[in-house]
Amino acid sequence: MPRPDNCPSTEIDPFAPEFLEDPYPHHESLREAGPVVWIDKYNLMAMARYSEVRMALRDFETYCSSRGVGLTDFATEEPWRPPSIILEADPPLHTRTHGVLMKVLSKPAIESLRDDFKRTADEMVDGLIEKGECDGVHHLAEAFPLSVFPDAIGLREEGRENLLPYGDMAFNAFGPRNELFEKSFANAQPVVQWIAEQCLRQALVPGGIGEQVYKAADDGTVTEEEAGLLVRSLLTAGLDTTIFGLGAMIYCFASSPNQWELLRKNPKLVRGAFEETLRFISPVQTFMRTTTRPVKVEGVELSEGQKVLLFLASANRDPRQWEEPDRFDIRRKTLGHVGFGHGIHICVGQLLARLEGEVLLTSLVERVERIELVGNPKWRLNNTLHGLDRLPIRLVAS
Ligand code: 4IA
Repeated sequence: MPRPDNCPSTEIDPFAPEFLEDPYPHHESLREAGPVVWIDKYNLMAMARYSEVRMALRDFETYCSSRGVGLTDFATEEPWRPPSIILEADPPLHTRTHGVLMKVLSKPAIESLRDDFKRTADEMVDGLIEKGECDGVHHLAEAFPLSVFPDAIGLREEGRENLLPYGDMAFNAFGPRNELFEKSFANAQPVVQWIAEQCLRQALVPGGIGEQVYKAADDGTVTEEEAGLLVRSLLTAGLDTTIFGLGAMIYCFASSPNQWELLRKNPKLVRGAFEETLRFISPVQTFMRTTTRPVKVEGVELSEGQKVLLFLASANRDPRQWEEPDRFDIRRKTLGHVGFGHGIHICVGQLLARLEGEVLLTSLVERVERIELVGNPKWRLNNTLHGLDRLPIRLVAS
């Protein structure tokens, strides 16, 4: 794929450690370079401005998902696993599978989980206040979803330690086969096998969301095999994303005590605070599309079959769209942020993600006067996700 005429290009490697460690200054260079930028290293077209990212996400006919939403072009290369029938699919398949997950993740279905989630969060926060210092990632951002999400799906207890390694693999696999990719795939076989087994009807505990997915197979909306793949989608997309989101949320408040004070004075801001976290950090940093036809964007001609890298995280901090985008401000109007994506592929689990965010933040607001940073936060590098590996904090009781 040659570089199109009159297109700015860059040597930047968006999957290099120094980029992933602190992506935001690099996003600025990409946005400033132009509305579309050629990434030499990967023969990749990138869009980092809000307006182009939204445009491409909306235009699913030109910018398709069925050739993969990572670097691998499913039209010419073998994907690492059978493609997702929702993420890596276009209409009409996507319409049908999206409908199934919409139903099992609907408002009433998710709301029925709230009381249980809240009880768990309350106990967890009480325990950590007692403990004094803790790791905001390990003891909270990971511990909370791990103790509510697998139960909500209906996974059995045994083998749950495979969930996070699987997510790490899946999200690294959207990028190039770099060191991060190779490391996370070092022990892939047993992890992939365990996940595949948990997706089967007979493996799922009755009463969970997984069982509900198989109801769609009973009424003929999807096949039995498709139901299994949709459960796989829930397991792939539902954990690392929320963990990185919750970690970011705790980090934002630990590093902006005045915002914490503001929230404590006005707990009604909890919902908006979680959204602002997603805008500000954007756990899912990037996604790709593939062009289905030649298309002209701001004077640059993209050829058919061109991979296009969309920087959601950069769109969420584009000064063309946001006032003082690098400021974490829970009073901000976050409507239109693309942290959950945009268009037909917008996150189908967003109500569940928000429930986890709101419930945990509410437990904290009710109990904690100050979130003190007591050590250096450490970022966990991944080809797609941006989030924390370690966040030493002290929760001071109110
Ligand atoms: C799937 C975008 C991300 C959260 C995601 C990852 C995997 C899948 C869906 C969404 O496996 O279907």
